[in-house]
Amino acid sequence: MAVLEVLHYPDLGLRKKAVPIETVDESCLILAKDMLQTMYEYNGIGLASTQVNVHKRLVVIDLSEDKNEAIYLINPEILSSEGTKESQEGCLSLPEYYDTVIRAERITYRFQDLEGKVIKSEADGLLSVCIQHEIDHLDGKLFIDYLSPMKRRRLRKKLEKQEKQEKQEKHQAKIL
Ligand code: GNR
Ligand code: NI
Repeated sequence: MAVLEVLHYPDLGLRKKAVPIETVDESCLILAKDMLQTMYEYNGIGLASTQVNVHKRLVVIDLSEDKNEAIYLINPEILSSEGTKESQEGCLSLPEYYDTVIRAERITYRFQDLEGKVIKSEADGLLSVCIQHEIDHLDGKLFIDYLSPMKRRRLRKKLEKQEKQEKQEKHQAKIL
């Protein structure tokens, strides 16, 4: 198992659309296990392959306290959704930024498990939100895409400032 590198916004890899997995094989299993370890390492509750720069439709989720209830979703799709709710979200690709977005309250979804079996299920609460967030990643979408232009602009400025500061610090380290 390995901890993979997680892409950070505004990396353009996060904007790629992942392709369906045609056959669920050994390589799929290895990727799933590595993604799970990566997600645990960074204390996330979900991770999409897009975030580790692999563009195949694979998601891992674990909402448990003890990190022992992993869910693997291959080719996940939302079939229908009901209601709306406010959701307080964070993302491993946007460290230390949290904001509220509107999501569907309840979803019916379909996916394949690690044996390739097609499963249909329903979710509400945090699982519903997490599945929506992860499928968005597979489609090159981030939760900040739902924010108002003003909020997005503020966030971009903050990140630009951070980046500038980090560069400055690196420079300082070199000349000292
Ligand atoms: O760890 C995560 N927490 C979270 C909280 C609310 C809604 C979605 C999420 S997913 C996120 C991990 C992540 O970035 N997955 O793509
Ligand atoms: Ni995310």
